[in-house]
Amino acid sequence: MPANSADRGVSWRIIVRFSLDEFQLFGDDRNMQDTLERPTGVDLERLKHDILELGQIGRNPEDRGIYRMAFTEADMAAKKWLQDRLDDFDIENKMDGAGNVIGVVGSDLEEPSVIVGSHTDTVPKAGMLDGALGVLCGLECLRRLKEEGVELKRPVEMISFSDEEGRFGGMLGSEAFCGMISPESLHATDLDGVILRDEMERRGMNPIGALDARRPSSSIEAYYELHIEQGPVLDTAKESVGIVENITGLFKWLVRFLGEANHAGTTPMDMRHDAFGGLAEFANELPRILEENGSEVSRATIGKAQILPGAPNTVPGEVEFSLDVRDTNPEILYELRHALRKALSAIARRRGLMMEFEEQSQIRPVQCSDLLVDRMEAQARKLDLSYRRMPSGAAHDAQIVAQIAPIVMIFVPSRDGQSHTPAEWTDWTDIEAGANLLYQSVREAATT
Ligand code: HGY
Ligand code: MN
Ligand code: MN
Repeated sequence: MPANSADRGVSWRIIVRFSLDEFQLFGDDRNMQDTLERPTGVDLERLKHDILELGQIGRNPEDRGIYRMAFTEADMAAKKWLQDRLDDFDIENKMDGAGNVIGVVGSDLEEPSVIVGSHTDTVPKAGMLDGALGVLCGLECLRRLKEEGVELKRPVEMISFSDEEGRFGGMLGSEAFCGMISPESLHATDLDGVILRDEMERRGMNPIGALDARRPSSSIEAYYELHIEQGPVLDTAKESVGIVENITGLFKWLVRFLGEANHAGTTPMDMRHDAFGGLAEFANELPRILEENGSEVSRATIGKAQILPGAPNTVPGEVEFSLDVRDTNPEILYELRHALRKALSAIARRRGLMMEFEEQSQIRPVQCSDLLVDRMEAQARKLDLSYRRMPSGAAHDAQIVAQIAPIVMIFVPSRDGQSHTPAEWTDWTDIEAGANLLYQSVREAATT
């Protein structure tokens, strides 16, 4: 059985001391006392403490951002912190070969599991809730099932998947879990050229172990994921939860324009092969390309760019940039792929540049299970929650797990629609509503 926290080296029990104003920044319209009196399915105070404590791991006090990118020391520290919390409640747990942390109650039961998942890795300078909230609400479900002595018919698992944010291209943890990785996957690099297998070894892991993380589809009854919406819909509508019906698909390219570095003073404008000029023209063309080939939920983002050689008085000879493209319709994604490639080639031809791109990852759009969505809606009604059915514009582990099991997601509102920023936040009352909906839904699935 898994090592206990003492065997896992440093324990991450951080005593969280928040200045009152910082806590009130995260507070909402009710004081702590109210939440202690209201009968809830989950223990909101315990959940609050976990959120704020986990939020300290990898946090930079200067910019208040969280830096728990996949397989960094901070990411591994968060995994160990999570296993310590499971140990605190004497919940059986392990870390699999892909670094997924798995806790389980009722493991002696032969039936397929109900799984609650999400992730604790983050983008750089992240907020406190993306992924972490879903993992901690899953942890709270396991604790409540134990505390209430619920008579389970099947095991209930909480899984925190590795690298959901795609530092190394895809969603390694959930892809490994679904048997979608190969030995080549371990040679993926991040945007700084760091190789996945090297980073895993630096963290004391055996990369090839990721190939053993595969779970048979027959072992899973249903998958639930609670996540912040990361958009403005619920916050604007003042609704507590969203029940997700479908999740956008995406593809990610790494694109290079290769031109000719030259002197910034002596090279006439009409004799340049300026690689950055190509990127600037392409970025300018994106709205038209989406207008002509996409839909109203199509998105295209250039999130990172490098200009080389990078001297102010040298015409850029090379640019390398990321391109993240999304839509909920696979046919539209196909059209966009074709149109973007055509635009890149035309710009390269016009400007005398070379163009090359490599596909870093592609994830299919998925539908959530109608049955699970209907049941979730019935629970939301029972809890008298304000809710709506809605699509997800963000990608999630759930859409990987959808390849092998029925899935459903719960969204909670993101204040001002913000995410992937330290300003990311959700009011405690909405966190409580979402966590209770998750708990009641999981409890129903695990006892029927
Ligand atoms: O990119 C996404 O949509 C997610 O935050 N990984
Ligand atoms: Mn996420
Ligand atoms: Mn994210």
